[in-house]
Amino acid sequence: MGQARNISLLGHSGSGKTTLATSLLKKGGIKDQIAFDSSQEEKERGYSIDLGFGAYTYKGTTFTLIDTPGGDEFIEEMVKAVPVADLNLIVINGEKGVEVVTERAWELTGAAGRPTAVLINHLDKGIDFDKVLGELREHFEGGKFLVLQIPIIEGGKFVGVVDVLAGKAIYFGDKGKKDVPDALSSALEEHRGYLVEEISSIDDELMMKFLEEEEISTAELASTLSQGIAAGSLIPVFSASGLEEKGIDLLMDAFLNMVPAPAVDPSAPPRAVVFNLATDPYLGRLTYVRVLEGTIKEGSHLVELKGGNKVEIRDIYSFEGTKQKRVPAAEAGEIVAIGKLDNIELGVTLAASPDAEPFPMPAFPKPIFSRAIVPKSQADVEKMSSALKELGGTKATIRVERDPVTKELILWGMGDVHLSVFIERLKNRYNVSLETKQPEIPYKETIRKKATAKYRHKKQTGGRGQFGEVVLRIEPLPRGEGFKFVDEIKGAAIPGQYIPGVEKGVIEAMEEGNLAKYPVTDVLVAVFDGSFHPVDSSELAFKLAARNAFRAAYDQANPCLLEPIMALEVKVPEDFTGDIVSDLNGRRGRILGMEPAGGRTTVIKAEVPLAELQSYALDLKSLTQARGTFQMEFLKYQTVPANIQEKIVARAQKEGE
Ligand SMILES: Nc1nc2c(ncn2[C@@H]2O[C@H](COP(=O)(O)OP(=O)(O)O)[C@@H](O)[C@H]2O)c(=O)[nH]1
Ligand SMILES: [Mg+2]
Repeated sequence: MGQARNISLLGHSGSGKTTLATSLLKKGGIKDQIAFDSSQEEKERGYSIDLGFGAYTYKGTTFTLIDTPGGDEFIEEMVKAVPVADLNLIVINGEKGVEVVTERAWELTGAAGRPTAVLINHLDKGIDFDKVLGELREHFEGGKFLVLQIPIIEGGKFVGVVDVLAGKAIYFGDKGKKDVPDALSSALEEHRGYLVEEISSIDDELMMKFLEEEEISTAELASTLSQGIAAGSLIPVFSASGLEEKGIDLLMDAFLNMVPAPAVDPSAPPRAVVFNLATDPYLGRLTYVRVLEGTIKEGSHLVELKGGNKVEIRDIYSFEGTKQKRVPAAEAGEIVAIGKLDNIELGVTLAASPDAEPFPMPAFPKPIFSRAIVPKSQADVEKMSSALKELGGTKATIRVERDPVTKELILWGMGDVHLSVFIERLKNRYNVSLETKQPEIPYKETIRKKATAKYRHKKQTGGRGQFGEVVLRIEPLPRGEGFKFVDEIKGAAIPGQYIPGVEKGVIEAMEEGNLAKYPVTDVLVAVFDGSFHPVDSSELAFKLAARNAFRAAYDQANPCLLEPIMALEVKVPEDFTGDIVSDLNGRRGRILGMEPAGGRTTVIKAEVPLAELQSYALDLKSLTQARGTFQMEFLKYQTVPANIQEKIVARAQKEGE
C-alpha cells in the first residue's frame, strides 16, 4: 500500500470544487467510478450537501479528496474536513473573488495554521488574476500567498501558466517548457522575488544565502516551501480551470511534491479519529475515520475513548474513485469508512487502549435556527423518532429536543435551507413527512410580591367525606431559583402524613399559572396553618386544598410573565456594525459591548429576547449579504415588558375560551 495524502476542497458554492474533484479523479486514471453529489437531495438541488470522498493514485501515492459543500449553512462539513486533511485547498471562483464561504474556509484553515493552499479557478473566463490576488491579500491580512502559477491568457483564452519556481512557461497540451512571454516577465520577477524572500525567511541557511545574494536552487526552494506549507505559514496559489481541465496535471504534481507527508508510524498501536458519519442506502451507517497511528484491521477491537465502549471493527472501506472498496486494513494517514459501527459519536477517537490520547477535534458550531416539527399523519408519528435519531445523529449541527415548557418537538439547525434539506432527507430515506412552524416561546410566569391564602376543601357525599384545609404563603424567589417548599406547620394543624399531598397540590398548580397557563417559577411556598378531620382527611383532600390555596394566593401576588433571554454574539465586517446595533435595539436587545475580532471584523455582544430572534439566522444574512455570523445561547429568564405581556395574556385567554 502506497503513501496516503488527504486533500480537502473548500470554498464558496459554485467555485468549482466538485467539478475540480471530478477532473482530478479523471486525470488520476479513474474512469467510471466517479459520482460526487449522488444523494437524492444533492441531485435535486444541484449542489453538494455532505462530504464527498474520491481517491486516485498518482506515482505510487494515493490521494483521497474530501469535497465539501459550499453553502454557509453546511459549515459543519468544512469543520470536519479541515483537521483530517494534509492540505486544505481553498477554491475561488475567479470571476467572483473572495466570497462569504471563502472567508469561513480561511477562518478554519489559515487562521488555525492548518496546511492551506488557494486555487484560483474559472480562469477559462479570462478573469483578472491580479485583482483576485489583491482581494485575497486584502481580506486575509497576514496570509503569505505565494503565487506558483501565473495564468497565461491569450486572446481571452486560458492557454497556459508561468511556473514561478522554474521561471518557465508551460502551455496546456504541450509537454515542453517555454520561455516566459514578455508581457509576463515583470509579473514573474515580482512574484518570484516575493516567493524567494518568504521561503528563505523560514530557513536560516536559505536566509543567509538570500542576504548574501547567493543563488538558491529550485529544489531548495521547493523543499523549504513544502515545510512552510506543512506548518501552515506559507500558502501556495495555483491557477486552473476545473471545467476545461486545465492546470490539473500541474496541480497533481504539486500535491505529490508539496503536500506534507503525515507523520506515519504504521507499527504503533492503532488510533483513529471519527470525523464524519453517514447513512448509505446499501451499507447502512458508515463511520469515517482518519487513521492517526498504527493499522486498523478487520476483526480487531478498539476502545472508543469518550464512553470507554469496546467496538469491533468489521467492514473497512477505502475508495476507488468515489466508490467504496472493501479492504482488510487501513494504515496511518489513510481515510476510510467503517461499516456497521453503531452508536459512535462524531468527533470521538478510537484506540487500542483506553489510556490513549484523544484527537482534538475542533468544536462544531452550535445550531442557531429552530422550527417546531409536526408529523403529518399517525404513520409519521410512529416512524418519526427513530428516523430523527438515526439521521440527526449523523450531523453535529442538527439537534432535536422536546421543549419542556411548550412540549413542542424542536428541530435545530443552521438555517432554513439546512432544515429543509434535513426534512427532505427524512422523507426520501425514511418516508417520514413533517411540517414545520415557528416554535412557541417557552414563557414562564412568576410573582412579584408576597401573598397568603386559605382554602378549605370539604365534600360530603353519602359515606365518607373529604376534608382538608390549607393556609399558605407565597413569596417571590430570586430569578433562576425555581421552587422551594417549606413546611412551617407548628403543632398538629396538618398532620405530617398529609404534607406531601400539600406539596403535590402546589406543584400541580404551578404547572399552569393563572395568567396565561405557563409554568410558574421562582416561588417559595410555605404552608403554615390548616385543619383536618380525623376521619374524612386524606392526602387527596389536602392536595386539592393546596392547589386551590396556591391559585388564590397567586392572583394576589402581582403575577407577571417571564421570557427567555439569549446571550448573542454577532460577528460582522466593521462596516455593518452600526446597522447591526440599531437592528438589535429594535429587537429589544441590550448591547453589552463591541470588540474588534481581527481582519476588520467586529464582535457585538448583546442580550436579546428569544422572541425577537426566531428568524435571526435569516435576517442577519439579508442585513449583511450573508457575511455576518452569530452564536446564541440561553442566558436567563426576564420579565416581559407590560405592553407585550398584555398581548400574550389576551391571546392565551382567547385560546382558552
Ligand atoms: N467556466 C467555468 N465553470 C466552472 C468551472 N468549474 C466549475 N464550473 C461550473 O460552476 C458550476 C458549479 O460547479 P461545482 O463544481 O458544482 O461547484 P462547487 O459548488 O464548488 O462544488 C457548475 O455549473 C460548473 O460547471 C470552471 O473552472 N470554469
Ligand atoms: Mg460541490
